[in-house]
Amino acid sequence: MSRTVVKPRTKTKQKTERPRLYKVILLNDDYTPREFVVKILRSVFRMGDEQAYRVMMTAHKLGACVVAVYTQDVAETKASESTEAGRRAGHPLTFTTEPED
Ligand code: TYC
Repeated sequence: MSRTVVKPRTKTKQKTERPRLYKVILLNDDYTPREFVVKILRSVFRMGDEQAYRVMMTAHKLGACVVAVYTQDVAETKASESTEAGRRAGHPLTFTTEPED
């Protein structure tokens, strides 16, 4: 007597979750010179002159501007690196981070 053996066919689907991304936000203040903000945006965030100027002016006019989006680790490192560079030069310049929605 022969029996038909039905093998269950299950498939495992690999799901790789993308890491949550974090925004680096530039905050306006009344004291940091515009050129200093542009210099930091160019050196830490590798922006060109025009983009750095636009981002700086957006923060200047609106109070804050999203600079870039990275993994949490990179975002936090760049934000504190930039804020510290401002402090060393005697400026209140501040960068913060927040998770992307
Ligand atoms: N508001 C500053 C000034 O008038 C310039 C500035 C722009 C500072 C953007 C911070 O995120 C900033 N000197």
